[in-house]
Amino acid sequence: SKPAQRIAISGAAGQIAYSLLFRIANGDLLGKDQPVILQLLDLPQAQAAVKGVVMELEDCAFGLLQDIIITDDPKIAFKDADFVLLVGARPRSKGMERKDLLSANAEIFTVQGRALNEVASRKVKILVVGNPANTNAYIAMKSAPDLPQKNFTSMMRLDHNRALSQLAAQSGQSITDIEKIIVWGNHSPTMYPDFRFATVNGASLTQMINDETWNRKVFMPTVAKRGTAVIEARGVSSAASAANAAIDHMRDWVLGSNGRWVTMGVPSTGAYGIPKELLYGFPVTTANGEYTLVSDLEIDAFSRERMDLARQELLEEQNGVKHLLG
Ligand code: NAX
Repeated sequence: SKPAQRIAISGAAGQIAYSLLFRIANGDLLGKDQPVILQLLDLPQAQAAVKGVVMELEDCAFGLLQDIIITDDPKIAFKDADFVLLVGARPRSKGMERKDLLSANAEIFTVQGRALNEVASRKVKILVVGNPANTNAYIAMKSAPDLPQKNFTSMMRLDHNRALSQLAAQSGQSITDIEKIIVWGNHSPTMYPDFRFATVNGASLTQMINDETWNRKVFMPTVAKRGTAVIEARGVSSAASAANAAIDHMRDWVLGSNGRWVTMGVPSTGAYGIPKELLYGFPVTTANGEYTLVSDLEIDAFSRERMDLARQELLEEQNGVKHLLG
């Protein structure tokens, strides 16, 4: 059989990992014929909880799960890793200012970026899920100068999937027939879900829905506030859907999107007026393990305004942590 691939996951004791690990071990990410080794990272105080999760992984008797490593040291977790899912992050605690949250996470992602730089496979594919995901990914990328910048991505796929589901419900079309939707920008309330180019079996979805008021007053806020709605209903934040989106993101990156557009947070190369290196949600297609930006889309005045809002917010986040980068 194929040699095992090493998949490192931080935040292994957390609630997203509690879905993610089982699906990866089941072959949902790399396929049913690809053995995997899980390299699990979490804080020292979470090691006992990680061991409990590992007991459950063992009890599933997954045929593809070749080995499991448990550690609180990023350099052990990321050693020779082919794939890295950075899920663990410092959550906002009561009374914590936004800038304190940014700094706390900047420290974590500086350390983890340096460890990746030192020990990960040179071909490693990295997805940052932990919030603020785009800026955390930027910090990790800047802390890993020996790795190609294109190896660093952030998760916008949950927002993309949320948008897709809302559009299918509103139009009465099936999810699998809808193509070419985008969520531009930041994984935050400034995100811009955009279906101007969307098609259903080649026909225009905008024309089918034909309701700009619904777009601006219902669709856009519903997608942007979906995370909050889930917290209000469930008492805790999205976990299974976040794990699912992480798998979709990675699987499409590795196995290809077959021409479909997907949204990934990727370092800007300057397209669409977004400053270079900013991790920003863009439409991409994927093939042969690489993503390609969907370029030259028309940006109207409303879209420009929305895209600049996210750009501004991300620049501010970046400026808030710049002093921490060497
Ligand atoms: P949990 O609080 O359940 O788990 C987080 C885990 O990370 C904990 O076990 C904690 O000990 C660990 N951790 C903290 N700092 C660490 C470090 N320096 N190294 C290794 N492990 C560390 O959170 P969960 O619900 O799993 O969410 C994880 C992250 O995903 C959060 O930052 C959350 O905001 C973010 N999300 C991002 C989404 C996205 O679309 N980009 C959506 C879902 C989710 O809200």
